[in-house]
Amino acid sequence: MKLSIVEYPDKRLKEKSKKVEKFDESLHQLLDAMYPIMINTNGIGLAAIQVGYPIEAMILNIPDEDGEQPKENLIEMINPIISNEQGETVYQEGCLSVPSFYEDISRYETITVSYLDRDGNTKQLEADGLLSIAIQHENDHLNGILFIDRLTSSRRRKFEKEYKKMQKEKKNS
Ligand code: QAP
Ligand code: CO
Repeated sequence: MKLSIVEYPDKRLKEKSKKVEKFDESLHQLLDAMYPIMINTNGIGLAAIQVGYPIEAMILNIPDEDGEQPKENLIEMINPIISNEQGETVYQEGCLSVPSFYEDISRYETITVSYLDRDGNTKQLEADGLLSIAIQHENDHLNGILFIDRLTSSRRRKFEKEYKKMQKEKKNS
């Protein structure tokens, strides 16, 4: 399975993803193919829609204290539901679908997330720190929302200008 990252302003990123109903080999193949593309592009989180599959699936691999991302720390979340949102935290976010742009975004500090694993088993996790932020960022993708959609209108305009300029430079290089 050869995957590539869907980049803004591709309209597919606005699609709302559908719940996964079949926990079969094709789901496993997709999840297996998402992992290397995330690692090779220096990602810590990736939603299926970012590789063109509009299904409620995401993978997360938060670096440890040494900055390593061993595969044992990989979390696969299917059909996530976030609850018990508490507190506020601001972090300079980026996104593999919006390359080379980073901005401060406000998120809940702690959350509870209920989800299914790749075999359809029910799981629950309490998350804080970077994991909590990453889950909220990826859950936004499942709803067709990008982190740039959460910028104030003036910051968003600044982004559009910078991003267009970057795309032009990319094309000419
Ligand atoms: C989402 O983001 C996230 O622009 C995952 O050139 C963001 O993995 C979770 C990346 C913030 C928690 C906090 C972005 C790699 C990776 C880029 C990513 C780039 C190369 C983004
Ligand atoms: Co993203």
